[in-house]
Amino acid sequence: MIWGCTSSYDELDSTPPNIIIIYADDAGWGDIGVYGSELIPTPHIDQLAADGIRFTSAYATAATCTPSRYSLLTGEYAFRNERAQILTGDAPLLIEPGSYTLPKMLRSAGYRTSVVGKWHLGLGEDNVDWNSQIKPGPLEVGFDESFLLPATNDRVPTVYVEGHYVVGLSDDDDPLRVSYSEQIGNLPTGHSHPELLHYPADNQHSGTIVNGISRIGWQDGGQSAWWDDEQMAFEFTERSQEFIERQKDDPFFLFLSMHEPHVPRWPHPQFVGKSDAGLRGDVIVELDWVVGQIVETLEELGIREETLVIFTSDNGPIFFDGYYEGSVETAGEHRPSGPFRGGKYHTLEGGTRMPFIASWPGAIKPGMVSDGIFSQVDLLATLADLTGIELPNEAGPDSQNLLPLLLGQTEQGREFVVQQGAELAIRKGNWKYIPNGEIASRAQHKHSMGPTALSTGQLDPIPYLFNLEDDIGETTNLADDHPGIMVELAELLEQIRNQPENRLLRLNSSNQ
Ligand code: NG6
Ligand code: CA
Repeated sequence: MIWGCTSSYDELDSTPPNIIIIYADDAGWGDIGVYGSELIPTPHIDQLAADGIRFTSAYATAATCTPSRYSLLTGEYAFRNERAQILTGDAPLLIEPGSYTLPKMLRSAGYRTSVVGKWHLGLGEDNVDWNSQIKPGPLEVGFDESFLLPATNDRVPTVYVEGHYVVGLSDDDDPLRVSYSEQIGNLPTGHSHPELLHYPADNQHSGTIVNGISRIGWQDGGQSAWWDDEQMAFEFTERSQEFIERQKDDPFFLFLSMHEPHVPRWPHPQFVGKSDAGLRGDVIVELDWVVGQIVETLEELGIREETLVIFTSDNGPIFFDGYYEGSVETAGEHRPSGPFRGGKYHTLEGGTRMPFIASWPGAIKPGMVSDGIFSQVDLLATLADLTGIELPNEAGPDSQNLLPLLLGQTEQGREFVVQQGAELAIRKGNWKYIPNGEIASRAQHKHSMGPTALSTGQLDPIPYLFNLEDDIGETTNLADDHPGIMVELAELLEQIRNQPENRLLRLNSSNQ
């Protein structure tokens, strides 16, 4: 039992490292070379794995973005907060200001903390005025600095927010206005001006056109601040490099939250055609380039050895998610979920089992592969141990300290992990229980996993029990063969649903 053990980090003879988490958006296991992708070259991410440890049972807590990010930053399963659902671009801040978060914890350990890139956790209070101070946001939940893509790259507002303000608004502009309920202003939309579109979109993505791409929602004014999709990866990279350079002599935490390969996919021309899996593959090459740039910066500054770099993703992959940009047609034999069934939106393994790599040359041996179960919700307690912080009792209710696992000192990980899609599923050891297959494989709207995974993503409205050891693709339902195991897992899931995992673990260990 990991609970309550002393810090394994004490045994390491060095100071806590700088910490960088590079978070991809909708990248699947099968999108990364070292996890088996053959059509998309990802040499820099692969190198990170060669220099560190790669996990085969690491999970995002949810199969969509907002809940996964919520869990990563708070150490709490997102299903405990009913607002932790995919947010609109004008939603208020989801994390309660002042609550205990990963950046807040690291700040108390002496780190300077920065978030660059996709946020999607809401900003401000109700009815945000984008032309004045936008508050509360990341600065109120533990970050010292922030440079954000506020929601998703397919949602308005299509501007960056730095600290409390939109970047680049000019006095000469009309005020920037955003709406998710009705069309505002007279700017062309996907519906009114389809001839202006780079590629067609579904109904939901046919709001205001920005850079030839219609978005979810409507926007008017503030035109000088609108981002350039093609430059986004460069923008985030430069902001990150500038932060790292400024902080090179003092501890820092950088949450670099990239937008690739989320829709709309629009790589910088430098990456077009650089994969054999169409535009979706090309933006993953772009993402890989960013990882390379960050590592190179650390090397140039002489701080690579003392920096822990984690690469993972917020939820499983998808081909069609609103734009007819050809990802389904050009994917070839590419299998973005690798050997797993399903993808984004699903509680099937493809939805939440993520590529997860940790590289810290000063302390983690190179080239390791670990099968221990880890969840992104564990980063809070794990990194607290790493940095010598004792968590307050109420902090990170579902976050387990798995530092020895992260550092490759043991393969002992979680006993069980909850996976959230349209409903909850649970994996314990190699058993995976899904209460209702139809809900587990449900997305809110038309989507496509592409030619290879589409036909296998749907399940019936019955309970499922899979043995992942022999059946990693979740194809054979063993519910009728092992009713006892099913009941046990169903009860465990109910227990976790009703109380924080840590409390449950404490109760169990005191009963033994
Ligand atoms: C969905 C969007 C989808 C994507 C997703 C969020 C529709 C029809 N689809 O609601 O395109 O934006 O939200 O993705 O609106 S996530 O990775 O940020 O969770
Ligand atoms: Ca996502």
